[in-house]
Amino acid sequence: MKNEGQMKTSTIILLTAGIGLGIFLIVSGIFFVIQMINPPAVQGDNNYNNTITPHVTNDTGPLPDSPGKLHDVEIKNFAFNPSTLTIKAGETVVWTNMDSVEHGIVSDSGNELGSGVFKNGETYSHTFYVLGTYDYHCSVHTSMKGKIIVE
Ligand SMILES: [Cu+2]
Repeated sequence: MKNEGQMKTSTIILLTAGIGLGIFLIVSGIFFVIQMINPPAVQGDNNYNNTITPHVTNDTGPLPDSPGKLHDVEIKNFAFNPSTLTIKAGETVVWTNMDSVEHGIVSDSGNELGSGVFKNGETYSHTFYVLGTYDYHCSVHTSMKGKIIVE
C-alpha cells in the first residue's frame, strides 16, 4: 500500500509540474503575440510621442536663386517706377501707391497679376516663380503700363 501511495504522489507532482509548464508556455506565448501585433502599446505612450519629428518635404523643386528677395516699384504721378524690372524666379515685387488716387495692378493677358485697387500708402506684392515676361497695366488707368521680366 505504501508503494501505491508513493506512485500517486509522484503522479500528482508530475501532473502539477506539467500543468505549471503548460500555463507558463501559454502565458508567454500570448505576451509574445501581443508584442508582435502592437509594439508601441508595450513601449509606453510618452516615449512614443516624443520620438515624432516633423517631416519636411520640398515638393516645389529646386530653391530659387535668391529666396525672399524683395523689389520695390513705386506708383507715382500715374506711372510705375521702374516701369521695367528684371528679377529672378522666386523673388517678390512690391508695388507701393504714392499717389492720392487709387491704382490697381492687372496682367495685360493671363491672370498672374490682379491686385484690385489700393490706396495711397498701401502696397501689393507678388512672388514670381515662372520665368517669362509679365506685362501689366493699371486697372483704373489703362495707359499706365509696366513690365516684370523673370529670368
Ligand atoms: Cu492707376
